[in-house]
Amino acid sequence: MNTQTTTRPVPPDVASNSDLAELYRQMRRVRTFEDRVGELYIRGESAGSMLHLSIGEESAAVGVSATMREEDTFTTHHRGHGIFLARGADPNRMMAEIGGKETGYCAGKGGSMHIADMGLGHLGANAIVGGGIPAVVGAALVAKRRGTGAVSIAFFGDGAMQQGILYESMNMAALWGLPAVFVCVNNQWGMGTRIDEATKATALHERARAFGLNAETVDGLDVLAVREAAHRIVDGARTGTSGFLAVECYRFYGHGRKDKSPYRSEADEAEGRTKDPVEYARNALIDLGHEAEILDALDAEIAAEMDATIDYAIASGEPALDTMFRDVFAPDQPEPEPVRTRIDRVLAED
Ligand SMILES: Cc1ncc(C[n+]2csc(CCOP(=O)(O)OP(=O)(O)O)c2C)c(N)n1
Repeated sequence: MNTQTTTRPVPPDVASNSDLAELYRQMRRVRTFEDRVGELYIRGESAGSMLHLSIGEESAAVGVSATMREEDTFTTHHRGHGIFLARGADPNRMMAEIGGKETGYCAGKGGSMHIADMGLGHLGANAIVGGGIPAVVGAALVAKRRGTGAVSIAFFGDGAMQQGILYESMNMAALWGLPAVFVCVNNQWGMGTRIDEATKATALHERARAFGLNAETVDGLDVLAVREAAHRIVDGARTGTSGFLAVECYRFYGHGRKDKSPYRSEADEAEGRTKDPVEYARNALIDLGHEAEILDALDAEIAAEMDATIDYAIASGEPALDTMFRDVFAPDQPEPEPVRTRIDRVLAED
């Protein structure tokens, strides 16, 4: 776990901007960053082989993040790049982390699936399905007891809807009136299993209501609708009613970057990719009178910003061997004794 703190860069550009153009810009940044993550993988420069891209899910990341305040905290699942970026993360440091480099958020030791940064309120991504959920109950309890006004949000996929830890967490949060929010990014697929093959009860918010949470499902095609629903849920949690929001979307590509999703038909993918929140927002902007050339220029600027993240990651160094345990344990814990030293010490004692 990373225990460093960073000064939050410019989250207000997400947190307080109610303009569709800004939401579009944020979603385009997420989309383009994820494209470049895929490129890093193809170049053989990513650390580890499992990279989960959130292409198609941008409105969940950006729409919910737009309702969050600086003091709020969150956890993400294994498909969390977009959420962290929408919360104000530096894409260079993110890409370096995904590449396992010392300039990354966790000095290269977290990677894509365990990236974290306490300074930005990111309590950690988690590779275990549902694994990040209970941490927000703890964070929300702390916020309530200290009266900070902060909300803590767990982002997870529809696969976690079948995990018991979600129900224990929602029950406790609702019972204690904690400022906790549970956001299910329902991209319809859990690896090769479609949601309706995993559960009979696909109206996911109904389960949360049964535990006493404010709960809604929103169509992720429209980022403004997501932000509006998220406002209701997050604001409710801030005043003591825990919340749940399911954002309906579609996982555009395979489970991981290398998965060609042979379990889905071409028709399913073609239909799913029509639900594109980035294109939808762009078309809405054009309908509102924005010029396509200006949007193209913005997209090009973002492309250049994200191209540079690859260069940054590749140019950064690997973490040194003797820093192996640094940033992994809490700073007040002594670093574990290296195995070789321990063996030598024990042998010398005999
Ligand atoms: C407890 C647990 N079971 C199984 C896995 C293997 N696994 C990794 S991702 C995944 C699918 C998760 O689907 P979902 O929660 O819908 O998220 P998505 O990948 O669609 O974003 C599974 C089963 C795991 N990591 N943890």
